[in-house]
Amino acid sequence: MEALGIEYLSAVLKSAGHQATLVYRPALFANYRVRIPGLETLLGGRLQDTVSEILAKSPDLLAFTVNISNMYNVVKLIRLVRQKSRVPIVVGGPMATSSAEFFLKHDLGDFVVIGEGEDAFLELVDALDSGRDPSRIRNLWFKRQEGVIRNPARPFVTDLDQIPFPDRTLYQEHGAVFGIIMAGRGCPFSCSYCFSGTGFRRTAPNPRHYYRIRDPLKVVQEASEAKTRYKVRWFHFMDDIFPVKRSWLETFFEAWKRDVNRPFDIYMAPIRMDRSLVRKLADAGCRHVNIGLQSAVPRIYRDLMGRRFKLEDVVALVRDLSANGITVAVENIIGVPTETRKEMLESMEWTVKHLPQAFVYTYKYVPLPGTPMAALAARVSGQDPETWLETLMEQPVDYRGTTFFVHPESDLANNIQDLEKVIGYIPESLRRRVLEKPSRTLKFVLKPAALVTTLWGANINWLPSYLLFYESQIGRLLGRRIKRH
Ligand code: B12
Ligand code: SF4
Repeated sequence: MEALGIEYLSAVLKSAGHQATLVYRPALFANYRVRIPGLETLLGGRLQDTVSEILAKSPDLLAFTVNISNMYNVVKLIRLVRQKSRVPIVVGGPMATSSAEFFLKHDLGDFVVIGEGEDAFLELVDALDSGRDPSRIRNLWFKRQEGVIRNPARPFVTDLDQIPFPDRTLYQEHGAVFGIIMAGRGCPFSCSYCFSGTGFRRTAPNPRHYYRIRDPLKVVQEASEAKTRYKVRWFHFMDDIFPVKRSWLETFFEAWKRDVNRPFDIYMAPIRMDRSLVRKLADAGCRHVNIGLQSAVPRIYRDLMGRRFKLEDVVALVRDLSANGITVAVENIIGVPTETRKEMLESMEWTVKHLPQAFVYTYKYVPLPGTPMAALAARVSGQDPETWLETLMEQPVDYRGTTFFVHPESDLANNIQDLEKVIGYIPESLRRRVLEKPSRTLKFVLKPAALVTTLWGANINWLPSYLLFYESQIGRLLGRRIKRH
């Protein structure tokens, strides 16, 4: 699916006169939301074909964005490319940022860009294009005979409005413009499990400027152009936390209704929002809100995760959003280091009891390198994070399962995850027993019920994008196959 990081980097290159193209291998039926084993290779083709497609374009530079869930495929691609070509390779994104030494040690790229990439990437491309020495580019790390060169980092761009709008044409030709957009960058909080709030924030000498908000009118202008040019019908704001400043919101709402007038969804922090603002949010077109609760147990959310919110504020927020016709998804993390059975159950029970209007999503905890909680996970499990990275090269990670860091209570975590959508319908007195020991028959009935609720509920807002996407991808692949034979 559309990735804003890639679109911003491409926009910056193109505005400086360079060319950029995207080789796109959609993880059809093997992605973050829809996973049907086996169909991925059948429909997506072999990685070898992707490599041939890349090399057929005779690139001067190959760029990969790496996060924990695509690392497995990126590593494979880089190795396959290396067997056939010496084209320079640059990697960036969260995993490259947190584990730059690892990438260089394992020859997974010639250059690593740490943190925010626009300026460093453009300087690298300019240097390679004109034959200049790239060795002093800030944020750039690479290997020389004398060892790894780790250039110092530049400050975060403080005025995001200087950066050109993301280049959606890259995805347009693949039918994959999903209407993903951001009103700012960064986050004001620093939760211990989160790479954005901790790792990314530390990549620049001005961490206080990590959280930035764009001019609301520029955001609206970008959306309005995307609506006309790419026929976007629904926008997904992917900000870690959507802006909550009243003056910002009021300007945004008014301009959005006037110039865009399309539904949208956002992520919000679990903090109270004035009721009049909630009404205006709904009136402007917000149809869905995701809230990260993560846990309802104070020892977990406050002491371990470092999150400062009040449970009663979450209850009020979810109630007000729902009362205004906005669907709400509440996301929890399960299986963090030192979390007990009792705490896992308590968190789930509190969530379904006090937030009955919300769709619950439970994600298993995956340690993100470079975060304080990953260091704790390594300590309590006695594992070496270097071995996690090695595992990640061999096995993909997704949101339902962990590749490494197996929590001792993972069976209970699995049950909770399987029954998250339906447990609220079971009488309160039976919930704990069902979560601890669901009978096979019950699971057999409840799991499909949970799937239907998921599709019908909170994710309904993604359906138009997904339907169009799958239709265009399958059409494209069939077209290709028919042409080939
Ligand atoms: C939007 C988003 C999603 C969307 C993805 C939509 C999409 N395709 O983009 C959804 C909701 C689907 C999603 C899902 C997941 N996400 Co997410 N997501 C984000 C979020 C909030 C914003 C990403 C973004 O667009 N940022 C804006 C752009 C401009 O920044 P950027 O991508 O970082 O790119 C900049 C730099 O990193 C750098 N850069 C990036 N790539 C490259 C490449 C090169 C060559 C260069 C030079 C530079 C460079 O330059 C860019 C411009 O400055 C981030 C948090 C965050 N604040 O970054 C988490 C984040 C990326 N997600 C994360 C995770 C863990 C996940 C999941 C695994 C969660 C889960 N448990 O399921 C899944 C995996 C999905 C998948 N298969 O990739 C983690 C990744 C941590 C890690 N170590 O990899 C993050 C950082 C959040 C966190 N918890 O810390 N996510
Ligand atoms: S509020 Fe969300 S994005 Fe911000 S630090 Fe916490 S988990 Fe990360």
